[in-house]
Amino acid sequence: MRIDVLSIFPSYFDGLTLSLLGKAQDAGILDLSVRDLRDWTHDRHRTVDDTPYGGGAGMVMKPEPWGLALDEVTAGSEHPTIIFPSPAGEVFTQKTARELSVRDHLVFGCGRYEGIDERVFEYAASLGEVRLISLGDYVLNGGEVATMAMVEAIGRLIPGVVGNPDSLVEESHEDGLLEYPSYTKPSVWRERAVPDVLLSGNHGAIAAWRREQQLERTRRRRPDLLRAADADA
Ligand code: 97T
Repeated sequence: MRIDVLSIFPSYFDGLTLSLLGKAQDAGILDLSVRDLRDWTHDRHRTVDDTPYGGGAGMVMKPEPWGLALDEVTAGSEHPTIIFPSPAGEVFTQKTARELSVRDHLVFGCGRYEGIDERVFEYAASLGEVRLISLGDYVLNGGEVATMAMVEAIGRLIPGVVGNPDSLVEESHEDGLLEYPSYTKPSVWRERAVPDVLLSGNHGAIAAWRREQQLERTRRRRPDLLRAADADA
């Protein structure tokens, strides 16, 4: 998979690039490229924003650098998926991550300030499939942190990427339930014992107990997930 990230703060992504992708990059599984949007400006100040038409607070990202950057990173790409993190987008879930993990080419456009000139989204739709995606109902200063979360969630689903678990199906959210509680040695710690069933060696009883814990936790902490599962059934 190829992933291009367009940002005016490319160094935000240094940690992600190191942690998630070293091995996968070397093996040619994942080709992650983080690019500075200002490289597509042509003025002395490398300007990426301007005042909004119609007035109002804050600045809007100018369309020209975005147009040139999108042209360059999508050139020769068959059907890129162009993602703009936005509080006004569809909410990102594990299902979204799974869907995006099988695409050939993802482009993340990280907006800052009060937003991006609306024509950029229209133009991007002529180059590929455009998705506006939100991490959740809260406000960030820009798309960088949202992009990092999404690239990590998507990347770890690709075999050979660091963090790819042995069993995806046992993970939180993969079956629509929260995870069961985990314990390790010592069997008693500060007068707190590990549940007896986990020391019993009875694999059937352990599986049943874990399932019960998953259901109980989900009911108590995230009843919305159970309602969503009902709606799917
Ligand atoms: O608040 C934002 C500002 C810019 C880009 C994305 C966001 C955001 O994404 N998910 C939640 C908020």
